[in-house]
Amino acid sequence: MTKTAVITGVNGQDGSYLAELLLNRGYGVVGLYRRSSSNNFDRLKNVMGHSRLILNEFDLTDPSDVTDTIIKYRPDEFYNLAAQSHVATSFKQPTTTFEIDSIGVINILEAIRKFSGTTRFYQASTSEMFGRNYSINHNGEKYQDEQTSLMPQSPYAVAKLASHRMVQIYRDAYKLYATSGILFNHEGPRRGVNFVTRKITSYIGQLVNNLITKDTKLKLGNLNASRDWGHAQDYVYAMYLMLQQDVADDFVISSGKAYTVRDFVDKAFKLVDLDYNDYVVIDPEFYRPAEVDYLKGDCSKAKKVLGWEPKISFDQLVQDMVSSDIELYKIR
Ligand code: NAP
Ligand code: G4F
Repeated sequence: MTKTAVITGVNGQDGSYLAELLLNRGYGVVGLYRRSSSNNFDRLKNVMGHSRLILNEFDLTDPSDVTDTIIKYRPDEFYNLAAQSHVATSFKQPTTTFEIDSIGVINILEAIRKFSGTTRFYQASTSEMFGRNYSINHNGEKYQDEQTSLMPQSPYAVAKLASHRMVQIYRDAYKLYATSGILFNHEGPRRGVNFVTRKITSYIGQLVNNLITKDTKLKLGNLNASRDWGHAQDYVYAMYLMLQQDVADDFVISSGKAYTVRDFVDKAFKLVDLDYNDYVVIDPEFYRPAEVDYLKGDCSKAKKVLGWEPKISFDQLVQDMVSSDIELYKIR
C-alpha cells in the first residue's frame, strides 16, 4: 500500500530534495508551504504536477491548521523541516524564531499525540545546538556527537534545543515514534542565497557571467569559523532512514570534516581561476552577536545503525554549487 508522508517546508532546500526522494520511493507526499504573496516553487520544478504530490498552504504556528492537517491525512510519516532557519536573523527576530522553531513543533507533537498516534515524526534538529561546546577524542581532535553537551549560542539554537527536548519527552512519555536528526550544515545549489556558501557561489555566478564587476565587492563577516559541510541530497536520505528503524532515536548526521569559511571562499574562487582576496571585503554587519566557532560531527552512530554515510565530498559540493550558479546566471 502507498505510504503517505507529510513534509513541512516543502519548498525549502531540504523539503524539495526530500519530496523527490519520497516520490521516487512510491510515497504519496503532502507538501506543506507557507502562504506568501509571491509563492516560489522553483525548487520543486522536478516534481510539480506529479500525480502523488499534493501541495497545501500551511502555517506551523497555527494550532488549528496543524491539527486539521494531521486529522485529514493521518500520515505514516511526518517530516518537520519548516523553520526560521537563518541564525543571524534569529538575533533580530527572536520571538518569531521561537514561535516557529519551538511552539510550532509542540503544535505538531500535540496533534500527533491526540489524533494520529502511529505517525512517525522527524524533527530537523541542528548542530547549532552544540554552540561552543565540543568533545575531544584520543588524538586530541575536537568533535561533536550525540553525547556532547548542548550549549546553544543563538536564539535559533535555543529554539531548536527546546523542540529537540520536546521530541525526546513525547517519545519517552507518550511512546510516540519521534526522532530528531542533529544535522550539521548541508548545502547545495538550492541553498538560500543568504547562507554563506550560496552567497559566495551566487556572487561567482554573477561575476563569471559579467552581471557584476570587480567593483561590486562580496561583503562577508567572520571567515575564521569552521563548519562541517555536506550535501543536502545525502542528508535527506538520512532523514528517510531515521523513520525506517524499529526504534526511534536521535542521530548526528555529518561529513566528519571541518573547513573554515575562508577555505570555502578560497576553493570556490580558485575553481574559476580567481583570487578571493581581490573580491571579498569584510563587513562587520555580517558578524554575529555570538558566534559558533567550530563544528565537526562524528556520525559513527548513524553509520552503524542506519548504514548511512555521506557520498558527496566537500570538493564536489563546492564544484556543484559553483557550476550550478554559473549556469543559473547564464540564462538570466
Ligand atoms: P530552508 O531552506 O530555510 O527551508 C525552511 C522552510 O520552512 C521554508 O520553505 C520556509 O518557508 C518554511 N517555513 C518557515 N516558517 C514557516 C511557518 N511558520 N510555517 C510553515 N512553513 C514555514 O531550510 P533548509 O535548509 O531546507 O532546512 C530544513 C530544516 O532543517 C530547517 O528546520 C532547518 O532549521 C534545519 N536544519 C538545516 C540545516 C542546514 O544546514 N540546511 C542544518 C541543520 C538543521 P518560506 O520560504 O516561506 O520562508
Ligand atoms: O551559512 P551560515 O549562515 O550557516 P550557519 O549559521 O552555520 O547555520 C546553518 O547551519 C546550521 C547547522 O549548523 C543550521 F541549523 C542553520 O539552519 C543553517 O542552515 O553561516 C556559516 C558561517 C557562520 O560562522 C557565519 O558567521 O559563515 C559565517 N559567515 C561569514 N560571513 C557568514 C557570512 N554567514 C552568512 N550567512 N553571511 C555572511 O556574509
